[in-house]
Amino acid sequence: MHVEVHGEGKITGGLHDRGAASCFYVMRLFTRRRFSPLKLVILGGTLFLVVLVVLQRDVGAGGSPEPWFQDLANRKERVIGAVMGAVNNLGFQIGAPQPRPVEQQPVPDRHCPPGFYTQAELRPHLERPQDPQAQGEDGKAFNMDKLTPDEEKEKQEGMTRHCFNQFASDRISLHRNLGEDTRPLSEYLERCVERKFRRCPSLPTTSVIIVFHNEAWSTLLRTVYSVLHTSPASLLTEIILVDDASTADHLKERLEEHVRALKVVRVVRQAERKGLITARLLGASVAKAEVLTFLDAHCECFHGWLEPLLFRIVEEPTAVVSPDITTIDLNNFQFNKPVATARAHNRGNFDWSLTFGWEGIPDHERERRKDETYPVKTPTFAGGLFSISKAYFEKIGTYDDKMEIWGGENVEMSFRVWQCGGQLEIIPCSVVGHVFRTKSPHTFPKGTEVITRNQVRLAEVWMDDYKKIFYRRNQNAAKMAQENKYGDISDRVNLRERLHCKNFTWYLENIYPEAFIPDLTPVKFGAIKNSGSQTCLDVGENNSGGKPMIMYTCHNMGGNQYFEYSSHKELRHNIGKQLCLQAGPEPQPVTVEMCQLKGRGTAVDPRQLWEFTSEQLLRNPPSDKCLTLRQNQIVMTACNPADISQHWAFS
Ligand SMILES: *[C@@H]1O[C@H](CO)[C@@H](O)[C@H](O)[C@H]1NC(C)=O
Ligand SMILES: *[C@@H]1O[C@H](CO)[C@@H](O)[C@H](O)[C@H]1NC(C)=O
Ligand SMILES: [Mn+2]
Repeated sequence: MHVEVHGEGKITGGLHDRGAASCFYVMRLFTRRRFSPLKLVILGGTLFLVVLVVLQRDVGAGGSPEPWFQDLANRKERVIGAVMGAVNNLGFQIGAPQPRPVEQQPVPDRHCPPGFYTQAELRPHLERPQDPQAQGEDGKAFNMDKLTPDEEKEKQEGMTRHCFNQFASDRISLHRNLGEDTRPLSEYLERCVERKFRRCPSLPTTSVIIVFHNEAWSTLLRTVYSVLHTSPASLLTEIILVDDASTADHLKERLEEHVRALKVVRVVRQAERKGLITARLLGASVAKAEVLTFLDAHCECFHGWLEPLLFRIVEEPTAVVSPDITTIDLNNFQFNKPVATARAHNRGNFDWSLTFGWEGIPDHERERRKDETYPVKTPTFAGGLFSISKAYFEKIGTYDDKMEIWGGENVEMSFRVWQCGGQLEIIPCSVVGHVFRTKSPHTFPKGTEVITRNQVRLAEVWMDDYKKIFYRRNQNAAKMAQENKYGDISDRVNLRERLHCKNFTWYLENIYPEAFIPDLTPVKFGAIKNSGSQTCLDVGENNSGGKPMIMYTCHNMGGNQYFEYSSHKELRHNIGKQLCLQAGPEPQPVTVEMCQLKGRGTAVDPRQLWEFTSEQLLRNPPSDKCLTLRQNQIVMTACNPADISQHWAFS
């Protein structure tokens, strides 16, 4: 930390005191009317100082926020400080009260001064160059009118390579300005913008770790510059770029040469493609700061994003904190800025295929938060962008180092942090933009099977009996678990023991009570086969509710043919969403719709009630109609036990 910056407030205060004391001394000299040559010299020097001090005060009162001015003012303070020190060290004898030299003043703790960090103390490494005319400034979208055929071609190629609009990104400044700070102001006590941070205990330093694999130059470097332009230099120890075996030329020598000039940025490389988890562990192992901050390689940090994260970790060292992640549009790179007045925060959840998702904050959590500076507790986190104390990261077991490539590590860490005594939070005052892609441009060197393997590992270690709910929905995972093909988990089981972690029931009851928990042992489950056609009931592709059911060859893989007959007499297709088979009025086709029974205070919709009769009919009791396969359509008709197209059974 720069001492002259850190102690600025105090030095200024001291100067003013000494200025006043000097005036007092000058007055005494005049009243006694005894001037030795030495004293005249001192008097002259003191008068000069008084003038300087007065000047300094006048100029300082302007309070100009211009960075060039701040530099000047600081430098002047340092000069005055040096001159004052020399005068004080002369050691002349005077009976009047003497200002004590700075060193002897009762300073509480030089490393932990009172008050709040000033703007100057939180100044970044690099000031952002301004070019308001450039494309994309103020976080705006790139304007793509009238592309020439060549440009159109370049755009298409960029899209294929990165699954985002590289053409646009390449033409937006690496230093683009995101405009005004639009986070909540001090009205309504929901302040993010004018928030002050106490100097004591001081905010910790952080290493920002960015993993990349064949990232575009412009997105990677914009992420780096955005950190340098927004993070206080005194808190940002370094940026570590971890290369997960990229093959693109621009990420080799050229990258290293470019970042060398940035001083605090360095590149470490993973020779073999091992994926995100191993790369993060490599970055963490060489990080020097007290807090690790992980970012993705296509992010832009908004004003004041870092301090609230670090502050929360000082307040609660076991907190694992994520920024509020906003969208950078993959098609035009528009940065979706926070809006002070209309905020609806998300938190993370998971479904029973162990996939991460977003949901709104429930009422009890909304009420707990008194203002916008309060963290949002979240059952899971996306895991791409977060800060964690380095010591706590190690204590809580970093990552499962036997997981491979990518996938499931965020859910694993979520369960682990909560079950082992930590907390997972989103800090709404911290805003970071991220280019959310709809698909990954990268290949999985070992296939997507590794995701399933990672999920089985996490289910086996953390989920107790609830892992069965997952396995029932993923036959592949069930098989892998049954055949013990997910590697050795004894280290992770020992970790759970050693940290005295709580069980999954505790997690569900205390951290995610809103979760819908499917029957641990449903009445019946599997595929529903029609006796007439010998095909199975199938929700079809991309059916998130509302689409008619189809019939398909029975594949016994679960997935779109997975149904559960619940203890509440629903037929649930509940892998991702909780969808229920719903009887429609004749002749409308039968669909799956959101289940109406969602937990406390809700009830089963009459159209979602089903009864398996002894004649193998699937009857909806309120309408007294039966599920029927009619000319390849699934409809409700009058029940007829003699009609084989009304016979259904779990297989
Ligand atoms: C889980 O932990 C709770 C205490 O938090 C305990 O009451 C319960 O019996 C445990 N359940 C299992 C299955 O071990
Ligand atoms: C389902 O969604 C995927 C990705 O969103 C799309 O590629 C596919 O064509 C869709 N399939 C159907 C049948 O709509
Ligand atoms: Mn990403």
